[in-house]
Amino acid sequence: MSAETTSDRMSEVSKKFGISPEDYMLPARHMINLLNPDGTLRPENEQGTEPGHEYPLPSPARLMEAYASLVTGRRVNDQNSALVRQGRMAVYPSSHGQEACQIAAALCLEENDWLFPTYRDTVAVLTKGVAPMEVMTSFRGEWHCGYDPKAYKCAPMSTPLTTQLLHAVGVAHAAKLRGENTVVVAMCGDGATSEGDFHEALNFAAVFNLPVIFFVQNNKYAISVPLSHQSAAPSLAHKAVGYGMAGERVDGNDLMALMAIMTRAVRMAREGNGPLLIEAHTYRMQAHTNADDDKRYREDSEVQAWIAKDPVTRMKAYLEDAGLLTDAAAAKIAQDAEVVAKALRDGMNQDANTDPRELFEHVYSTKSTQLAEQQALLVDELDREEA
Ligand SMILES: Cc1ncc(C[n+]2csc(CCOP(=O)(O)OP(=O)(O)O)c2C)c(N)n1
Repeated sequence: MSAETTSDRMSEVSKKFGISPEDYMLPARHMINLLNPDGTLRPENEQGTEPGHEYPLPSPARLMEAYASLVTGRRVNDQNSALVRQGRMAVYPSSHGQEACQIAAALCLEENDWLFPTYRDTVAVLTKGVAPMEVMTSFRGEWHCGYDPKAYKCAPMSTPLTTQLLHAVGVAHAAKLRGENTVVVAMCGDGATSEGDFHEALNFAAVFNLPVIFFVQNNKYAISVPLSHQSAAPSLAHKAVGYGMAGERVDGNDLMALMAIMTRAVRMAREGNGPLLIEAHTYRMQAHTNADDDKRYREDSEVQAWIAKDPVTRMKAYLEDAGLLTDAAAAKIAQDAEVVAKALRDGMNQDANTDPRELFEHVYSTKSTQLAEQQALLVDELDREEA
């Protein structure tokens, strides 16, 4: 694609919004935020309504669906953390506090759209439709990926930082070449934006005008490293303009704003306007994983300040006030979340049933000598244990 074509495209998109290409690509001056922390709706003139940054409110039915997923997501995070304490799982990177981001990222996609998650995106994967125990399979080391990525249009949760962004771009490129109407969401954290793969993925996606949404959950830390050590840019969303794509900044604890911004982003990507970068401002309310002591690098007062911005209580207050969330509806949502938590408990309380010998299959089509030697060593050890 020539430089002219790229800039022609940007001019065309910006014309749709009645603004200059630069203003279209730059994030709104203020982070997009529709609900206050107490659940009240912000006045329209405070919602980021600069030209090109107007967002329709999601319908009540859509908000109720999203809220039900939010309650389930929180329940799953807390259930999994409990399972770690019970020794049923070695490690769980909880997204407690970040659930609104994950629900919006997955819920705004259509069935044939692809999601590329990280290790922290359990709730997004669940929201994409993967069964609870299938999501958790890899966390207990039972199998590489417990679900069929092609069936769910959901890639395995990536532990190597940022590799999934390149895979996402590859799938979007292939879909475009095939003339398919697919949108791809690639998720990563703030720390992941420092990886070279981040640059390569965004650059390729912009040059080839691919339907990819890069969704960054800026939860302020990469384990113990704060955001100020990752980037000197005014915001992570500002990085978009350098690649020639639009950037958005959104309150990542405001489910309503996230749904609004994601619905529009998916529509824009599907209509052929190219990739977008969305930076969601959120907070990891718990430690990186159970192996991390977060008291060593952050003050408790900081954590408490974010607990006051909890996405679950905020959305609950709004829905109750709007007369949408009745006691009966809340009880049903809690009951449904309990069913998911029970499925996880029951599944995890059964011992994993994997033959360790399988570890060596599916690595190479023809095993290397070294791999064959390692396999023989393990088989020998297992045989002696059994004897
Ligand atoms: C390529 C690579 N380098 C280093 C690591 C080790 N590592 C695991 S998590 C992590 C921090 C990631 O932080 P961030 O991207 O902000 O995501 P978060 O955990 O906050 O969701 C690092 C450095 C890794 N998994 N992969």
